[in-house]
Amino acid sequence: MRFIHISDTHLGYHQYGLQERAEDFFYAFKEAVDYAIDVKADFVIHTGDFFHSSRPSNNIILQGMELVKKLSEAKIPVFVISGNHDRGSQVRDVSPLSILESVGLRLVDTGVVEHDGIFIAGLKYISKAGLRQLNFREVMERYLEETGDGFKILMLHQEFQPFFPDSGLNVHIDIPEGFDYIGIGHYHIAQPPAVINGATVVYPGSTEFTAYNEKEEEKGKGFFDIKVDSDGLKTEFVHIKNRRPFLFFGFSGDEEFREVVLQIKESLQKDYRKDPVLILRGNVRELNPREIHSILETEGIKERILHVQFNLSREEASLPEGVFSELGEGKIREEIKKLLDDEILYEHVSELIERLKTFENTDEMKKFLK
Ligand SMILES: [Mn+2]
Repeated sequence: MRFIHISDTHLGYHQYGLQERAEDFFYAFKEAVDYAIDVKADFVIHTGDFFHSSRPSNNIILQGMELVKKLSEAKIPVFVISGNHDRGSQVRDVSPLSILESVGLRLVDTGVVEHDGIFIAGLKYISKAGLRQLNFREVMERYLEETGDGFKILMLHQEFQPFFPDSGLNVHIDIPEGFDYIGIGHYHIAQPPAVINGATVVYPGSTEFTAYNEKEEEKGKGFFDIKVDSDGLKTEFVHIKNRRPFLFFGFSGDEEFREVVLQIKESLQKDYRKDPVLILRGNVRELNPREIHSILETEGIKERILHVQFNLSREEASLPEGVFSELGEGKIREEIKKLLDDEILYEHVSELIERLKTFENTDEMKKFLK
């Protein structure tokens, strides 16, 4: 038996407001689909956030249909659960994934399905409020009771200890022994598979960057190829090959920024198949984003990249270093994220902050906010 585990494809995410980025998300997902067809996988599981939104545009629904149909025509069933991004409004509407059931997608938001003697259990994303009203372990036990003799897969979309140290759920405690493979979505950084209570637990991460971070680059973006035979279960992480390059540069101070400009020019000598996204993180004293833009322009950098993303903080001479580093942008964002406790809302706020940082003065910013 061989199956492909994909997660967090976020189809329809126009990152930085760019059509090119939405296409990148589609092509990364398509690479995984093409791979599954090439290796003649028996089936595919997708552990949530198939779409970026619970209301994908008609175009994006068509993209999703195209991918599912490709697999259906190759006789490869796709089993999926809804993530926090695409689970639909709690009361009034169904998950957008239910539209794709008409082209063969198998939505397993709750319960267990059987396919060729394999049992596939699924539970859609449950919010923190929802978890308070639910005995997670009991639900998992009920699932196990619904299975028979055969390989047992569980699909989830949550944060779990030991992968997330602060999570309220723990694989060791909240999932009983009995499953063979536990595929989990939600965490966008791929994790090395772990064996817990006899099950292989896998977070493949997202197929594209929804928010860049260096750790994510290090682990790579991709999906898992799972082979099960008499020797046991083998996991292989497959990298997305034709991915948009992200170039990250960190710096401290205006002087270092000027050095970084030279490094950027050098790294752009390489022949990229897609124009890279440039991520700049650091602090500046005199320079402002507008000046940085114009430096990147005159140095011929802007024409060779798709987009530049700043993560700048201002170096204030009057603040002692320790105070500044403790209240850096990362820390502020982390606190906002915790406070909002809602990924979609946080993303909107985050995009707004990015936008606001591009304004030169308070008046301009106020005008925009109005
Ligand atoms: Mn996600």
